[in-house]
This record gives sequence, structure tokens and C-alpha cells, in this order.
Amino acid sequence: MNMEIKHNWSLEEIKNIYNTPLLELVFRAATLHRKYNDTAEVQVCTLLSIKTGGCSEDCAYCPQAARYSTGVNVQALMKKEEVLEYAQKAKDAGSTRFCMGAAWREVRDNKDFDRVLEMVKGVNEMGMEVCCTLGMLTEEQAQKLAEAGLYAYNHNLDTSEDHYHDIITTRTYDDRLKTLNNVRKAGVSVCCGGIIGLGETHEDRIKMLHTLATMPTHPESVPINSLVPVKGTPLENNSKVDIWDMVRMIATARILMPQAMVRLSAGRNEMSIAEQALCFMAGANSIFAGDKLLTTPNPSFDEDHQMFEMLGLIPRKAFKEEKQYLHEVVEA
Ligand code: SAM
Ligand code: DTB
Ligand code: SF4
Repeated sequence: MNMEIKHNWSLEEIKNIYNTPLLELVFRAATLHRKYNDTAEVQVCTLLSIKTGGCSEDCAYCPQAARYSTGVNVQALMKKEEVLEYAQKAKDAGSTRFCMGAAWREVRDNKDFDRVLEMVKGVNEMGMEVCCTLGMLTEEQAQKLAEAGLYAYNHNLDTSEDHYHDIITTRTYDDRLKTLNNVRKAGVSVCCGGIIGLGETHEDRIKMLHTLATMPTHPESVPINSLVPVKGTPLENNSKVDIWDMVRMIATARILMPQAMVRLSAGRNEMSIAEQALCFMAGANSIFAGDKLLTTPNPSFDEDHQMFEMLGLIPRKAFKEEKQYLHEVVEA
């Protein structure tokens, strides 16, 4: 493990970083970003919802929860062949990571899970980094996914432990941490971040970053989502996230976890190129590409291609950090 990477951040230290005057904060984050990463490179990940809607959980932000009327069409688990076709299209469009999302509370040991394992195997064989986000996992399930060739698992903390109960009541923060631990133990790369715009305080954001940055091994990817308010969800009327809050969050995450891929995730559809450029300047180096996230709109491949040209950014190659990453897992 790189000894320069700090894991014992105090809340006070994080608060001071988060509250630094914005341009100074961006400058500090950009400086660290240049030290640890190739700033021209941005990882392009494609998301596909392989099982949509009808979820039993009550996550207040989520259009896929069965209990809210959001107009999302419920769709059973897709066929493997269909998923592999999407993966090939994503690869042809320059994506190096393919992330499959399922609206499940948790994975169950049944035929559907066997099919997901087959999908993981297929995408891995295509030479892409395979990621899944399927809800809670046991240690054995994480192990099976790893054996099938899973590269990363996305499981977000979403908000601080204190604010969690106001957003989700059907599981606990501890459940989330247990799954993350199971993923880590299986040697799978961890993708874990959160959402801003849920009605949380600055203190909540600082606490969530504290939980992430004090993990014994930092998540390899940290997605920062800004709430996409969806009609029919309890948070449909939440106000739009201020771009400066997004920049502040990304810059702080970059300073705390300098080697992580910080992902500018949900919310890009509402942002101008200039706003996104500020986020890249502040240390974001990963995006979700394709005109749909899971159920909500996202900029098209063409729009993103133009943005990359304009800003001089290049898509990062797959498996680039593999050796270094495996080394860290062994030491974790
Ligand atoms: N069911 C699985 C789970 O909850 O882990 C996987 C899919 S879930 C949709 C993945 C993540 O998407 C959530 O943890 C949340 O961070 C993000 N998300 C969902 N709806 C969102 C929204 N409306 N705006 C921003 N992010 C959202
Ligand atoms: C993450 O942090 N953001 C992505 C991915 N992980 C799975 C999901 C965003 C979903 C936004 C709402 C939707 O499109 O349904
Ligand atoms: Fe279900 Fe995941 Fe949506 Fe929560 S975030 S309702 S667990 S799909």
C-alpha cells in the first residue's frame, strides 16, 4: 500500500478541507490529481439495467422502488445474449467498463443469479472490466462473482449513517458496510460513493466522505451522484443540486482518496460542458456514458465524444491499473 495515502482522517480535518474557499479547494485537488493520476484520462463506463423496477426497498430517491408510481416499466432479468450485444456496442463506442444493474434488494441463490454469473463471464471474455450492482451480497456470492470474472462491485453508502434512516428504512447502514466487506474479501474492486441533493446537511456529506476515506483500503471508485429527482418518488420536489456543491464534493473526495477513480455520475444531463469541465478539473476522472443511466436520461455517446475533443480528454484503457490494484488487495 502507498504509505502516502492517508486512512486516519479525522472529521475535523475533512471539515476543514470541505470548507476551503472553492478556488483554493479546486487548486489543491487538481494538484493532487496531477501527482497521482494521468489527468488527460477519463474512464468511460456504460451502465445497463439488466432487471428493472419492482424493487422491494424504499430508497426515497429511487424510481425503481415498487412502492412509488414512477412510470418505470418493470422488466424481468434480461437474456444473456441480449446483454452481451449491449456490451459489444458499448465496447465499440469506446467504453472500457460495463456495469450491470439490477433492482434487487439482495442477490438470491437461484437461476437468475446463475444467469448473471454467465453474463459476467461473457463480458469479461470480451476484454472489458465487468462491474455489477445487484444489492446486498453474502461472502459466498461475492466469491462466485469473483470466480466468474467480476472486476468491480458498486454498492453505495448514499449518505451519512445519521441521515440514512430518513432516506431508506428497509435496510441499515451496517448491512451496506457488510456487503462492502464481503466484496473486499473476495478480491473484487470496490465502487462506493453516494448522492448529494437528498436533503442532507454539509455535515452529512462530510461524514459520508469520512466513512469512505477511513476504510482500511479506499474504494477504487467513488461515484458522486447528484440527485435526479423523479416524479412519484418522495424526493421528486427536491431542489436542483448546486454545481458548486458538486465541485466541492468531488474536490474533497479527490484530496481524501487521491488514487481513487472519482466518478461524475448521475446528474450530468443537467450540466453544461463548462460545469463538467470544472468537475474534471477538481479531480473527477470517470463518467457513465450512454444516453440512459439505469432509467433516467444521460448525455449521448456523441455529445460526450464532442466534450472529450473540446477538453482534450482521452478514454482510459481497460485493466490499466490491474497489477497495482491486485497488489493492494493482497495487503488489505
Ligand atoms: N439495487 C441496487 C442497490 O441499491 O445497490 C443497485 C442499483 S441502485 C439503482 C444503484 C445506485 O443508484 C443507488 O445506490 C443510488 O446511489 C443511485 N441512484 C438511484 N436512483 C438515483 C437517482 N434518482 N439519482 C441519483 N442517484 C440514484
Ligand atoms: C451509481 O453510483 N450511479 C449509477 C450506478 N452507480 C449504478 C446509477 C445512477 C442511477 C440514476 C437513476 C436512474 O437512472 O435510474
Ligand atoms: Fe431497489 Fe436499489 Fe432502487 Fe433501492 S436503490 S429501491 S435497492 S433498486
